[in-house]
This record gives sequence, C-alpha cells and structure tokens, in this order.
Amino acid sequence: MFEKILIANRGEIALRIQRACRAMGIKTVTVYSEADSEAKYVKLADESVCIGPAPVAQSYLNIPAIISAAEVTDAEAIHPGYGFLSENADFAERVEKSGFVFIGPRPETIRLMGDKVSAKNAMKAAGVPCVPGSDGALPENTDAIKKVVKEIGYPVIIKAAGGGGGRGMRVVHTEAALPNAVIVTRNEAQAAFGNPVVYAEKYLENPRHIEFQLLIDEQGNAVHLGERDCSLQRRHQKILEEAPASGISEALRKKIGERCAEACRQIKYRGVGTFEFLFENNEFYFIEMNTRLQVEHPVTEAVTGIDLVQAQINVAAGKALPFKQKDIEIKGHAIECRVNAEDAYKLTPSAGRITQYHAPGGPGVRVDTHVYHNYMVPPYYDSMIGKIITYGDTREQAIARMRIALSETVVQGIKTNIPLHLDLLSDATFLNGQFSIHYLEHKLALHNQKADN
Ligand code: MV4
Repeated sequence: MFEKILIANRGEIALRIQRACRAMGIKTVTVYSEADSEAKYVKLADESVCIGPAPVAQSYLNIPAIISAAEVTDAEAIHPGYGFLSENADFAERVEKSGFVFIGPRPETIRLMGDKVSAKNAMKAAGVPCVPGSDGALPENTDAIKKVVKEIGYPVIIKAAGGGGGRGMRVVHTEAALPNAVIVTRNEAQAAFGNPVVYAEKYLENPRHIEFQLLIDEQGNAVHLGERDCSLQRRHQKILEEAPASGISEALRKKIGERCAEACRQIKYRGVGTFEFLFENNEFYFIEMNTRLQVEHPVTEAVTGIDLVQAQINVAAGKALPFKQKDIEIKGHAIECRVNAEDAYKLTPSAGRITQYHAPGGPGVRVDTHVYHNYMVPPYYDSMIGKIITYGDTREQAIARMRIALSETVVQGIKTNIPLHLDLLSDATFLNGQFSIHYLEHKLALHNQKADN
C-alpha cells in the first residue's frame, strides 16, 4: 500500500480523500492556493504545499506545480478528486511519466472517454444501449449531413465530440435549421475544445438522467454498484441526487449494470467510473462516461456500504476487489443535497465569511464539508460548500431525515440554497418521483415569475 498520497484538489473532496487516507494509515499531502491557506483541512494534512495564487489556472490546474509538490514531499500517488485535472489525460500521463501513480483510469482510457464520439463507439461495440444517432462524426457535406439526420428523425441534438457535461450542444427541429446549427456548433467546438468534430443524436424531449456506478480492479473484476437519479439539475449543475432511482426494477438494474461491467472488462477499465444514461419510457440510452470520482458518490456508498475512495486507492495500489457482483446488495435509500453558497432562487454566488455554523446530525445523516464557523468562502471556486447525505430504509425515511437535517443546519453570513432544498423536499412532483431533467428549471422559472409579480 502507498505510504503517502498527494491530494490535487480543494474543499470538501480534499477532506473526503484525506479521511479515506487516514482510515487506511496513509499519510497525506494537500496542495492549496493562496486563497485556501487558512483552511482547516489544509492544516490537518500531514504536509501541505502552496501551489500558487487563487486563480485556478495558476494553482489547481498548474500541472508543473502539482508534480513538483509530489516530488518535494516524496508522495507515491496523486488523487485528483473531481473537476480540475481529474479528467485530463495529459495530466494523468505526466503524473505517471514522473514516476507517480495516478489514482484513476489509464490515460488512454481517459482520452477515449473524453472524446464523446469514440466513447459512444466503444460502448456501442461493447453492447451498452446508446441513443440512436449518427454513426460517429457528422460528414462535412451539407447534403450528406441532411441525409444522416433524416434517418435519425427530427428533433435531433448536435453535440461536440470534445464537449460533454452540457457544453457544446444544440437542438434542431427542422431540416431548414440544420446547416446553420451544424456550422455554429462546429465553430463553438473548435473555439472551446480545439476539435470541430460534431455528431448527431435523436433528441429525447423529457428524459431522466440516471447514471450507473462501476468499480473495476486491474485483475479485471468489474462490478456495478447500481444507479443514481441525477435529474434535479439546473444549467447542468446537479443539486439533489438519490440512490436508487425511483421505479427501476431489480431486473432492469441488473441488465444495464452488467452491460456496463462487461464494457469495462472489454476496455480494461480500472478504478471508478460512471455511465451516464438518459432514461425515457423505461429504456436506458448511454450518453457519456465519466472517468472520475463523482460529487454524488456518497449516495452509492450509503446504499452499498462500499467506501469508493478507499476502493479507488486499493485498486490504484494493484489490489483485487474483495467482493464479487453477487456480494453487492442495494439496501435502503439515500439522498444528497448539495449545499451551495448562492441565492437559493436567483442562483447568484454568495462568497464571504460564515458567521454562524451548525451542522446537522443524528442517525442516517452524513455531512461532507470543509467549512466551519468563521470560514471564509473564497469567490474564486465552485459555489458548493458541502453536501448533506441522508440514508433510510425507504425513500420516505431518507426524505424525512433530510428535512430534519436541513432544518437543523445553520449557515449564516452567506446565502445558501437550503431554502430551495426544503422547498423541493415538500414538492409533490419530487415526492412522487415523476421528475425529468427539466423539472427543476421549470420550478425555478415558476418561482421567479411569482416573485416578480
Ligand atoms: C441529450 C439530451 C436529450 N437528447 N441527448 C446535457 C448534458 C450532457 N451530458 C448531455 N445532455 C443532454 N443530452 C439527447 N440525445 C438532453 C441533455 C440534457 C441533459 C442531460 C442530463 C442532465 C441534464 C440535462 C439538461 C439539459 C439537456
């Protein structure tokens, strides 16, 4: 096992990874920007290294500074967390070339999945059900594009191969609008990702976003840990997630989960990975694979009892998974509310000092946060300041526990989205589980319309 791991991230996930390391008897190195120098999790690490000023380009995305920090502290492995460099294949490659272990999939795998066209081709070949669409990249010629799209049938969505997570997409309803949409999406893709390749898919009007968690070791053991419903999002930022997803039968979970596991074996995946699907009319359609640990991993940990960060570290150290698919049971229900430093309905960021803080607790309540009384929320980074996760035997119990947990929580001095969470937790559509990816945006629009009148 590793003696020392460098954590190339900040905030709640840096603390989460640090906790896993401590539980495993591994020393930690935290890297931090000048804006995070006072944070308690930085001081809690065995060692810490300042990697630059507050802006991410000069600190948390500064590859040479992070690798130097690993060198001077003699760390053996680097955990990238989520966001930042976690899905940067060049970073993973430079980490390995510098003699460290990258805690994540191989660089080639990250590269394969980073290109959404090659990812989809690989998954289709491995038997994962995909959204119907162009077989790979769209052609250059306008008539050829029209022909491909006519076969898919309108409406379609044009997506950038270099995009993902909602960046670089455009819905097209008619053939008349197609040529311009393709040109604009190509140009945006070239500018944003340096890659003009675009592809087309049938546009699903009202799907849910359901993702499967996978875990694979280097010996080729691949297991799925069930699914999460991540439909409650706005502008591609998830705000509440749950596991399992409402209305998914045991048989369907097993079928899709095993397809994902088989795909992972075929591509020799290693570590944790997430298969993102759109789910409509009881059918799953693969859209993208994420090669990182995800923000919402705790809901899966709650319903499986598996510590995903410890599992990542074990796999990275070459250990075989200590369980098989038959040993994995999805038990109970878990919900995660992401607590953001922002206006609950206007969604504008709200950085500043936390002048009063009280965390919730009790049975089935987990709080993952790096903040505390008098903590200064810096304005430079993501607005998420923590996550509250509740667990119960049933969805109703998890929801009831979340309501109490949120009502106990005190965060003053900054605005948070806790009022929005409380609103959602008593919303009839949320309670009956019949919400799609568009539901939260509709609800917010309705609220803001009422507030304006
Ligand atoms: C789609 C879609 C409808 N049909 N693809 C947005 C994020 C990116 N991961 C894929 N996205 C979508 N792809 C087809 N063929 C609708 C979305 C989408 C979405 C997906 C998941 C969660 C939230 C979303 C919000 C708007 C659009």
